[in-house]
Amino acid sequence: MKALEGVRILDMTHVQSGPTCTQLLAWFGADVIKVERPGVGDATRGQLRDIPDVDSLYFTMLNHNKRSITLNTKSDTGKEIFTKLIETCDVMAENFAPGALDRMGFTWERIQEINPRMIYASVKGFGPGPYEDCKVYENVAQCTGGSASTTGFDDGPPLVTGAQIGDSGTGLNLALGIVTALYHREKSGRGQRVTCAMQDGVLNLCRVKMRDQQRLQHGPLKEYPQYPNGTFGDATPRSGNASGGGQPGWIVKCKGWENDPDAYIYVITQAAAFPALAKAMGREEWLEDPEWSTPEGRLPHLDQVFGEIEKWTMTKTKFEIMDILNPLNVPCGPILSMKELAEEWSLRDTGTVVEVDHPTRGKYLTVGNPIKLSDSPSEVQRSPLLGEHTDEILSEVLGYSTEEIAAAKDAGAV
Ligand code: CAO
Repeated sequence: MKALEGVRILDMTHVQSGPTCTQLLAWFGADVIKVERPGVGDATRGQLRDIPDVDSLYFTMLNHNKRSITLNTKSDTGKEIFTKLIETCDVMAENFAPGALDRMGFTWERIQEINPRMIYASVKGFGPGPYEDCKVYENVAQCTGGSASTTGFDDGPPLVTGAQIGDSGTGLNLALGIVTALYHREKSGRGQRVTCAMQDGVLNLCRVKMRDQQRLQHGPLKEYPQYPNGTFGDATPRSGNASGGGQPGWIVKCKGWENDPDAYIYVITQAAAFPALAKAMGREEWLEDPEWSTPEGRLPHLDQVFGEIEKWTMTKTKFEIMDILNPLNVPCGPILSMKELAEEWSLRDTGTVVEVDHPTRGKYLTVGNPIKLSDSPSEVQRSPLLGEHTDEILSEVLGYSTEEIAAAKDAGAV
């Protein structure tokens, strides 16, 4: 049995943050009913299309294992159907612009009246405060949540990261909020409101940078590349590729870097493993020199330390370095390109990278469930076509007759 079998989700999500959440719940076995505007659907169906008239990879990779019903929730008949869906579902998830569902007439108060057991979960850009009415996309959240101001090099502008920490990151938070509320409902019998702000989600992931903001009041951040020769202002600065923890690390070039943009490896000079690293590099003399042998001795000239390490890594490929350093317990990680990840057999074996067949697209790769449950394995099924399950949901879930379905269609509600 799938872990969330029997849980029915009314999925009003679109774009990335909300769909990330409901996809995860669908992978765990929830029946996710994705509600989309008739004839239009989730905007991402048509965004960044690589094949004309075929649902984009943006959409297909975020909406696996769901069913799609088209429903105009602003029409009278549509509202009637939507009300019945609220009655029968356990959870409603949405990430529309602030107030969109209220404007449709479905406030939290109204939803509780319809179904007191309903868990109503939302992603918004900001929590209550000066920006609560703003529409927000990924990079806005990265900039307002502290990620951009702390990412990049000291002498360069703030940078956004490729990891979708605002969208997918907040979607993960919402999923946890939903299962927590479901667990609580087991005891209380009542649903509750779950809200996740993207700014909060990004800031939560930047916790160590808020830590450093407070450490800064007590002196320079010694593990940052600004130490000891640069200057610190009054806010956590960008730290390039420095490690966020107590063990210094940096990205260094490997053999082939001149032509391959990903021929690099991250090497961490963890104190306990440093002697093994020095020996592997043929630099035993470092172990006799206090400026090289101890973390305190190395700290003031880390740039020189990593400069020497790089001279060695440049003589080998990133995978050769990995093979040499891993058995020595030197933490390191080759910079893997998306091409390399797509081709990595071990990720295919674990279902983290999955090939899916789609009726109009054909075969494509997707990222499967990153959370593995021993008794509830995830099987990735293709995303639904727009309105593919409209009739099925109206008849199976709401008990509509063929005539009632035809009437809803005539009314333009589905
Ligand atoms: N039937 C009828 N109307 C529907 C409908 C349906 N099935 N589904 C959606 N609509 C309507 C909404 O009610 C809304 O109408 P109103 O403006 O009249 O209230 C309208 O469609 C568009 O919704 P929207 O304002 O959310 O969409 P947008 O493209 O303008 O904004 C976004 C997109 C993402 C910026 C905004 O939804 C948002 O800020 N969401 C919260 C934060 C978030 O999740 N951002 C992450 C997005 S992923 O990068």
